[in-house]
Amino acid sequence: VEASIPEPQREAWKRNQITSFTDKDGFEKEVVRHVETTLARSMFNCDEIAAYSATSLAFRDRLITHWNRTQQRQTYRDTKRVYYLSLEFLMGRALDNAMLNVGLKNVAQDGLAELGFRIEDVVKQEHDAALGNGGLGRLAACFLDSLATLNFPAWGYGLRYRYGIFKQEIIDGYQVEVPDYWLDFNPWEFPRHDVTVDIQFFGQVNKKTVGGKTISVWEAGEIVQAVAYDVPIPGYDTPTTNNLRLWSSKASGGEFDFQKFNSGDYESSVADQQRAETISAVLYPNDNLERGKELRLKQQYFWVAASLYDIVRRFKKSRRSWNEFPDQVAIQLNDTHPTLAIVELQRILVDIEGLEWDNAWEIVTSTFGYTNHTVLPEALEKWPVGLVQHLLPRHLQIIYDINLFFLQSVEKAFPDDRDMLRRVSIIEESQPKMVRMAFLAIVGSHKVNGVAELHSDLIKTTIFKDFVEIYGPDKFTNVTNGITPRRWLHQANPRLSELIASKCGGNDFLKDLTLLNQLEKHVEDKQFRKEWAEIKYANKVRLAKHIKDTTGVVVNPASLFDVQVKRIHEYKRQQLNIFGVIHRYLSLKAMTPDQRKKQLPRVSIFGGKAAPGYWMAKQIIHLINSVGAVVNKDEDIGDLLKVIFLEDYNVSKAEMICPASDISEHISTAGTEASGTSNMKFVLNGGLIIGTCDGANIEITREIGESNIFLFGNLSEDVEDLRHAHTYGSHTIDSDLDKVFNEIEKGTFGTPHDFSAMIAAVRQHGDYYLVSDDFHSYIETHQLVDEAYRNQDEWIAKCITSVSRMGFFTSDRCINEYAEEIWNVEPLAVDRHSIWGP
Ligand code: GLS
Repeated sequence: VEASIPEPQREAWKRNQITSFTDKDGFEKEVVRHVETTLARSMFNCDEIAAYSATSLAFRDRLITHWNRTQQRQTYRDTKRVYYLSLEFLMGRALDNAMLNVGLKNVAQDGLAELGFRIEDVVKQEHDAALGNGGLGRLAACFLDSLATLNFPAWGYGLRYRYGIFKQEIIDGYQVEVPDYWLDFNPWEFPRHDVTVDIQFFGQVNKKTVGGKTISVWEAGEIVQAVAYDVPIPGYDTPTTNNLRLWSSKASGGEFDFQKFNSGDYESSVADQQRAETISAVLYPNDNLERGKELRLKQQYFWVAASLYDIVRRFKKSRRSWNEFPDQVAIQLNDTHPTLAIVELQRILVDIEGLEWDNAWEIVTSTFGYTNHTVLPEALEKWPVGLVQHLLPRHLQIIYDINLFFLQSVEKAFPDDRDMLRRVSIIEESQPKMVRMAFLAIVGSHKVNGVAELHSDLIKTTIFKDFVEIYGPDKFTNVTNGITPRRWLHQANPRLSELIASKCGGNDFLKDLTLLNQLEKHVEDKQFRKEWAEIKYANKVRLAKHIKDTTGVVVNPASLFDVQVKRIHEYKRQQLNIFGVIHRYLSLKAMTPDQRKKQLPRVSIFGGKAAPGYWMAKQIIHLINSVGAVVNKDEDIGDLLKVIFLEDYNVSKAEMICPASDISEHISTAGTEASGTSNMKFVLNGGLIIGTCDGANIEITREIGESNIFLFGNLSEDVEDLRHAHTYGSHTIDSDLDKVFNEIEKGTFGTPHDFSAMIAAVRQHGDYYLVSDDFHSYIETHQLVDEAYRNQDEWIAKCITSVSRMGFFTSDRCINEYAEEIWNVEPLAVDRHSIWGP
C-alpha cells in the first residue's frame, strides 16, 4: 500500500499528520477555531447552540482521524466485514456519547467552563437523531456501539430520513403529531457527494443473447440517485471508529430529466425531482405494524440496492473470486425490511456477473442472516405480487424462481404432504397473491434468529414450524437482546456509574459487564446502600423537575415512581396499567382519612407514541390524560396518587427517565413481546420491574432471581386456550375491573363514549389481550410492590443485587454471539498510530 506512493510525497503527508487534542487547552483551541472559522461567529455571539456546534465539530474531527485509520486498516488487512442492514437506527444524541467513548468528557467540561458554558446545557442543545420507532431501531444503535467497542470491522446501512419519528404533542389530552425536521444542522454526518448509486425502478425485462447465453436485462422506467451520508460510530475506549452509511435520495441527473428539460417540460422535471426526494423523506411511524404502501417498498429497494452496490464494489476491489464472497461479507437483515437484498444479490450475480444460478444461490444463502423481531401477524410483511411486478419486474421473476426451486426440494423431501407446499410457499395464493417476506428471508439465509429464548422457541413452534421440519433445527437459533452499558448506565446515570466503578475496581465493567458481580459482596454495606439510595433520589428529583416544567404537576420525589414508557400498543397493555391506576384511585377514595394516611404515595408515569393511524392506541393516551386530569387535582388524594403522561418520549428522555424509576412495567400479554429492551435498561439503573412471563423478562428473572422481580399473569402456553374460551365459552369479566369500567361509564373521567371501544374490546370482543384474565394478579402484585417498597433497606438490597447480576444483558454479549454463531468474523484491533501493523 505504502509503496504505491512516492517516498517524498509520503514523507510530506506523514510530516503533516493531524494531531488530535488530548487536553483542555487543545480542546479550547479547537472550539474557538470552529466558532470563528466554521461557524463565522465570535466570543460576542457564541450562544449555547454555537458552543454545541463547535464542541461537536471538535470531537467530530477527532473521530474522523480514527475513522480513517479504522477504514484504512480494514482495507489493508482485507478481513471479513459485517454489514448490518436496518431501516431504523434510533441513535439519540451523539455528542455526550462521543465525549464519553473517547474518554475526554472531563476535558470538554473544564474547557467549556473556562469558555463560559455548562456542559449539561451544551449537550442538551442537540436534537435527537430519531430515525426509528422503538426497540427495533434502538437495538440497531446499541449494536453499532458494541461492534465498534469490540473492534469488529462492521458497517451499518440505513436511510437518511429527512423527517424522523414525529414529535408528539399532547393537546387537550390527545396526541398530535408534528413533523420532526432534524437536519437543520447536523455536525455528525459527512455528505459523500462522490459516493452515489443510480437505482432503477419500474420498466420491463428483456431477454438478450450474449455469447450464446440468454440473459435477462432489466430496462428501467425510472432512475433515482442514492447519495451516501456517513456517520462515524466511536467505540468505547478504543480507536476503532466504524461507519454508519445512510442513503439519501435525489433525482438522477441522467437522460430522463434531461430530455424533459430540453423539451421545455420544466414543471414535470421539477416534479420528478420531488418524487425522487420523497423516497428518503420520511420514516414510516409504525412499530410492529406493516401497512403495505408502495412508497415503503420503494424505500426498501432503494436502500437495499444502494447498499449492495456499495458492498459489492468494495468486495471487487480485493479481486477475489465470487466464491470467496461469503468469506469476506456477512450481511445481517434486521427484520424482513431488507429482504429484497437477497433477491438483489442473486440478480447481481446471475444477470450482471454471469454466474450460474446454483452457484450464485449458494453464495447468497451463505452471506445472509435474518433476525425476526415479532410474531404479531399484523407486523409480518407481505407485498402484493402485482405491486412487486410493477415496481421491480426482474425481482419478481427471481422470487418466483427461488420459490420454484425451494418448493421442488420440499416436494422431494415431503412427498406425502401436499398441503406443506401451500403452507411454505413464498407466494401466498390469496386474493391478491402476496409475497411472504419472512419466508423469503428464511429461504435466502443460512441462519434465522429470534431475540429472546421464549421468542426464539415460539417462532420455531408457530409461524416458522414447517421450516424447522424442512431445514432441521440448527438453522434456527436464539440471540437474546442486550443494551450498551456505555449509553444506558455510564452516560444516562453518571453518578451510579461512578459509584459502581468505586466498588468494581474502576471502569472495566463498562467493557465486561459481568464484572458487576463484584457489587454483590457490598450489598450489606450500609454506607454503600445509603449512597445508592441518594443517587436514586437525586435522579427522581431531576425527573420531578422535568415533570413540573413540562406538565405543571408537582410530584413528590419521595413517592414510589412507577414507570411505563414504550410505544403505545394494545399488546403492551398500557390499558391494563391505567385500569389498575383507576382501581387504586377508587380504593383510595373509599378509605377514611386515617386509612389513607397509611398508604404509600405513588406517581404513575406513562410515556410513548402511538402510530398516527392506530386509533385505539390514541384512545389509550387520551384515557391516561383524562384520568390524570381528575386524580391530580383531587384534594382527598393529594400526593397519594399522581398520573403523568410525559410528552414526546424519545432516547434522550429515556436517558433521564430510566435512572429515576423505582418500578417499571413490562406487562405485555404473554408471548407477544419478542424481547423488550427497556426492561434491561431499568434494572441496570437500579430499578425493579413488574412484568409478565414474556420476552426477556424470563431471562432477567433467571439471572437476577425470582425474589427480585414482580411477575404476574397467565403464561404464554395458556393464551390460546383462554382466547378460545372467551370466544366460544361464557366470558365473565373480573369484578374489580368491572367496577373500573362502571366508573369510566359514569363519566368520572370525561365523556364515557370516548372510552367505550376500549371497554368493549374487553367485554364484548373477546378480550384478545387478556386484560381481564390478568387483572386480579396484576392488582395483587402491585400490592406486593407497595409492601416491598416500605422496607427501603431491603428494597435497595434487591436493586443492588439485581444490578450485580445484569452482566448477561450487555449488547457486547449479543454481538459476540452473532459474530461466532452467525457471521464468523473476528475483531481487528486498530493501532492508535499506524494502520500498517501486523
Ligand atoms: C421489536 C419487539 O417488539 C421488541 O420486543 C424487541 O425488543 C425489539 C428488538 O428486538 O423488536 N419488534 C418490532 O417490530 N419492534 C420492536 O421493538
